[in-house]
Amino acid sequence: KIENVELIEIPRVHDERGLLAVIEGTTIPFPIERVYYLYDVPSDAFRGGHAHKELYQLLIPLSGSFDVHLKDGETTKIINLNKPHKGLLIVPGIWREIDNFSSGCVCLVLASAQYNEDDYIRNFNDFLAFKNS
Ligand code: T46
Repeated sequence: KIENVELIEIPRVHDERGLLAVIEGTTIPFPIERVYYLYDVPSDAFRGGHAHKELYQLLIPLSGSFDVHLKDGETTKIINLNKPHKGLLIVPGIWREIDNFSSGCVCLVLASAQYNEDDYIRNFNDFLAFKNS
């Protein structure tokens, strides 16, 4: 359900040398099994266009910004991610599309499992069928 998608505030330590943001322990509600990042993304690129059956992910705009379009089969939501201390928690069963990348944008993703193509639903009708099953 889209209500379970949420922005998570990443705790920061601020002093005259700048900011230090930390993710540890209970900052996010899943153990991190994989880290990947998107960079050098053309501003007209569309990424995502799929859902996951079991994977939890946290998307963090380390630099720049982008839009995440979310669908749970009933409700649609668009979130602009633009702060490196605010990550978007995407729970399983949510269709996501990502676009409007700013130039030089870097998107860090923390994931609850290693890469597994079997966990992807890459066809929207299959996604709707999955949600109704
Ligand atoms: C998501 C968004 C935010 C791997 O080999 N290992 C990996 O860990 C990942 C993530 C991808 N790949 C391969 C699979 C494809 O052949 O890299 C290629 C591009 O993957 P994809 O088209 O799924 O990339 P995005 O940016 O559309 O989606 C990715 C994640 O796959 C997805 O889980 O939520 O970033």
